[in-house]
Amino acid sequence: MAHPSGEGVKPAVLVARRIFPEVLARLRQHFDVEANETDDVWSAAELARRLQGKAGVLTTGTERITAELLAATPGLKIVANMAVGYNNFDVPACTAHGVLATNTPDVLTDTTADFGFALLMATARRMAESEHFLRAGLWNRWSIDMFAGTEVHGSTLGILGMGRIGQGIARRGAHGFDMRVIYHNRSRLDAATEAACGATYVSKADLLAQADHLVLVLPYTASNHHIIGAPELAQMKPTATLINIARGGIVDDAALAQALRSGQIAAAGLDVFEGEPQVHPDLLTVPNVVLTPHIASATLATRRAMANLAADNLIACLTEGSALTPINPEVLSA
Ligand code: 8YV
Repeated sequence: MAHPSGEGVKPAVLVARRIFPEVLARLRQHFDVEANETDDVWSAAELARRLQGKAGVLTTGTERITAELLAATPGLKIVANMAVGYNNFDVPACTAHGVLATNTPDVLTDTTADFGFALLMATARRMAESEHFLRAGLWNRWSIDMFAGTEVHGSTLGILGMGRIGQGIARRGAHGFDMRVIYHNRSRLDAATEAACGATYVSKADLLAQADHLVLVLPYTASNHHIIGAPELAQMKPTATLINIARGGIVDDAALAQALRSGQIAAAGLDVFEGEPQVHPDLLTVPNVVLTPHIASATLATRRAMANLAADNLIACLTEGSALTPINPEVLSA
């Protein structure tokens, strides 16, 4: 029972989606926890209602932390995202309200880079399309060009967005598959990092024109909305593949479906979609696209590490005013 003076009262936190029981148990050692123990997504109004009286919240990429929500939840001190991407947060509004925002970088880098490479391979070598063909009972003979795909080893790997995950994909391509790696990014990497990744900086136009496989690994921001649309797809090779493991909205999905249907590019591999979990209906009917439901970080080890890091940020912030991976650290020093 809490002491009447308030001493010993645990701060109240909300966990917005089902996570691992042992991570909830860790949080319960420090906090009075209200948890969504289902996969149901709360509406914005429901989230605001449940955040009343809460000092912190553990979110996934699905929950939106908006200026409106922050204005309605004055006791909130930290929003801890269980994701490296944080386009679901209005970070300037968090900072203006003195709310710390945190994410989960590093712990998912290699797992996500592995998946990006797997999606590249599946796309270039037509694994999904050919598996559907086999399962449909259509395989009755060998043929010289049956499901002939695009070469991966020795080809040119293009990477748009060269943060931690982009660098992980570059290393896999350069060192594992003898690929020529080119990249474009807001800022150029230092020479030592470029050498470690085996990657060369090029303009966006050169990246589009030269890549045999173009992997998108950049954060979603207003200026990156539809950064790959019809004009960019038109600059790519007709034999090229496009891989998006970053965020829906970076690619104009309708334009991409059209480019895939017309053969403007050879194939695409998509783990993220505009308006997910809805998928543009045209993408569901073109054969030369591999579609996965936003699972690039989905290994149990990595999802555990992400949940634990989000929990660690809540604990550090609300017990000692610090954070492991702050997005707006200026809130801590204010
Ligand atoms: C998450 C992701 O699975 O970390 C990210 O940015 O996109 C994924 O790893 C998803 O956002 C759930 O929080």
